[in-house]
Amino acid sequence: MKSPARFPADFVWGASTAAYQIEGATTEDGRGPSVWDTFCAVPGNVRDGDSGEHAADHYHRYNEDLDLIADLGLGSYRFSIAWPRIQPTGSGKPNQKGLDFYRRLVDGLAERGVRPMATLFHWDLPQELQDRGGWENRDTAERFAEYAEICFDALEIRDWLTINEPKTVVDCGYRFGTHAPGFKDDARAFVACHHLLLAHGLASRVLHERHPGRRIGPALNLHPTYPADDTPEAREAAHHQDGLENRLYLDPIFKGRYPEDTLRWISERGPMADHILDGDLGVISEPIDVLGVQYYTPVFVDGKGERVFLHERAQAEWLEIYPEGLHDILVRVQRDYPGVPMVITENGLAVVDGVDADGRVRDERRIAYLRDHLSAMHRAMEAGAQVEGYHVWSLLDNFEWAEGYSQRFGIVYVDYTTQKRTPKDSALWYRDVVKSGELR
Ligand code: PNW
Repeated sequence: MKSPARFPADFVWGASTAAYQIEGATTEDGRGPSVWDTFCAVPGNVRDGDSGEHAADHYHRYNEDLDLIADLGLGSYRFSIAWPRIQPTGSGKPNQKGLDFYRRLVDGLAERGVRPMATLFHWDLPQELQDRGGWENRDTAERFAEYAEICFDALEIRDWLTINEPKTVVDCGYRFGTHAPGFKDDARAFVACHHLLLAHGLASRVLHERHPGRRIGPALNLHPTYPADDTPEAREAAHHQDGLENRLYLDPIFKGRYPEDTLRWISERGPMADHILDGDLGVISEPIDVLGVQYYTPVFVDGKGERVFLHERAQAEWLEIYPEGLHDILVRVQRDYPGVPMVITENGLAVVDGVDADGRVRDERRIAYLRDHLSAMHRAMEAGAQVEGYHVWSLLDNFEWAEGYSQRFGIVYVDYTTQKRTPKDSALWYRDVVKSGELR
């Protein structure tokens, strides 16, 4: 019989959330509007006209949610701080009530022996900064560093993440128009990309200067990219796609330069290169202490550069289920960008869940997905990938951006009418993995 995969004793098990997706209370205690409030207000942008106005009401129920985290035995909880709660207009003096909320949260975690991991930006840009150009405006990166400094100084947190998935902001927010701010413009998208990376670097510098001993890094969604067939055209297309999915973010951060082939392609479409000023790449390549890796799906492309799906897809149709991709991307990052420990900051699956008459949520598909991905991660670790921990996306069902509440990624079910939480079978399964440190 195959022996169970055993994880190191100090391996960190956790779960992730993001402010706009769970908190609700979007007008309370001085929170200012964000680009997502604006985006949701436009009919047709979000399925069923949903918004994060109430979400999982975590802003009021955080104590109950902290108890859930403790009951699952988790060692780490990754959440995001809503910039418009801290600076309602994106600059100037902090809003005390906003800071107090996250202080209570961090205190509550400490009382339960759970380590916080805080994301500074999970897409809820203060609307006023958007009105001044948003990420296309270099000044937004400076404002971000100022906001980060407020958070660093106010909150007793060791581990920080700067920008959540800059690629998703660039692609969904600026190229495909499916996320806030809803543009479809390659020329503007890659200018925003440079300023997002600059913001990451500026904030990382601030942390290192003010709080030595703490750690910071980006949270990158990495998509292992493969040719769909064995032709030179498909291999070439996969390499190009890898530039847009992965190297465009990894290279500047780890190597202080943009990938040449990708920058050339971008420069045929717009003025990104004009916005790269002397010294910027030095800022962006400020050494990071930890790399947040988010993995959901691979990308297979054919000889025409079109994405093709070769495996089962999830309810989220962009999500092709391919656990081996997690192994491949971890081994590849370890090889090409060595020296920085990795933490899985997101990995998970949307399933059409429901509560059965006996009160259980039987999400076997999610359990199988998590088991297969943990197994792939374990094999990558055996092959030398330095992975410190794993956070499942997500602790709770939540507002799934343009899909509204129609897609449930939680290991805990949320009834949005009563706000009752029910741990799904996957949560109970995960609790056992966490407790035993073993995959059986
Ligand atoms: C991530 N794609 O978003 C986000 O960080 C979470 O907030 C989100 O809820 C989760 O994944 C599930 O979607 C992504 O199209 C959105 O490849 C889209 C893609 C990937 C990640």
